[in-house]
Amino acid sequence: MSIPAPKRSGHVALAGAPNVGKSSLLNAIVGQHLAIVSPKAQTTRLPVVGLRTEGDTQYVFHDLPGLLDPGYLMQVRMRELALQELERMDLILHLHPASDAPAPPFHQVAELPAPPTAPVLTVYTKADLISPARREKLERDSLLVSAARGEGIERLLQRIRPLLPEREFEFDADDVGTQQLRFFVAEYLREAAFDLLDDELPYSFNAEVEEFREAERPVYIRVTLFVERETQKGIVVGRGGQTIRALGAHARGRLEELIGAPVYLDTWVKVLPNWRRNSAALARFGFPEPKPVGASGRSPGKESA
Ligand SMILES: Nc1nc2c(ncn2[C@@H]2O[C@H](COP(=O)(O)OP(=O)(O)O)[C@@H](O)[C@H]2O)c(=O)[nH]1
Ligand SMILES: [Mg+2]
Repeated sequence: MSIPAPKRSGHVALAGAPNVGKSSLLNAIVGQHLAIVSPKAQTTRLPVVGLRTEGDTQYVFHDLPGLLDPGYLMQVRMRELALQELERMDLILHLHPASDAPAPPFHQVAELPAPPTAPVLTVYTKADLISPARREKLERDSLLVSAARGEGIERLLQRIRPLLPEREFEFDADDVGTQQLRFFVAEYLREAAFDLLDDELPYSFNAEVEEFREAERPVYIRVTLFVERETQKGIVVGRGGQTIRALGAHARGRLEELIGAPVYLDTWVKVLPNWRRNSAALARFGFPEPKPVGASGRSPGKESA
């Protein structure tokens, strides 16, 4: 009689510079559009968790905000959060575009004083953008994926599996995500903003769910959209309300796919001056001030910037 192999489960970070394809890879791995994607940099603000359970292995992926040099308070908080997350990981995947191989050391890209505690695996992304010859060469001794074509993912999972600890599953084997639907409502609206609004506006934009009546059909969701200035409010509403309707339609499409039910999105716009530089506003939007030094055993990131 054979003894069944022990279960493995672990937390795996998708980390790297902005725009390398972290969110796209998360979505390709879990098969759902959980993390928002945009050609513009710094779309992801808060970590998004995606699950994949294959037989005796549960992979818990964390799509982290790009590890950049922070320019203002929200980015300071984003970096702090990403660094805290890194410390909890069993494995870090360092994503880097294949067209720009070889990747520099992770701690250099992430501007860490030293390599992180967890092991780091380099994963080359956007394999569809390089020539077949280069692809073949890179694939020989490294991990190469294309989220756009769904290629390299099975090989990546197989490579990760032995690096995960022997541990019981933390989540139901059928689950793909761990975060509340409210989170995805706000995220999909932000994705619409990146898609439909120009320049700085998507960065000044945020969304907060005020009411969620899940038992109703259509599901009723009331959301406040926040911008930083009065002039931005007019742009978000658009002529005759056409822009705000388009934002809602984009988010509604994604949500209906995620929850499998019709959705009614009731959207309102409010000005919250300079919220990206306001500690209280940021705390309300999920970027709390970090705990004092000692609580996490490490000093928080740069405070000035
Ligand atoms: N051609 C190609 N483009 C990709 C791929 N993965 C991501 N992208 C594009 O790269 C941009 C940044 O992707 P995103 O996942 O948001 O990157 P992140 O900032 O690292 O999370 C988007 O325009 C994506 O469509 C890929 O496998 N192939
Ligand atoms: Mg992202």
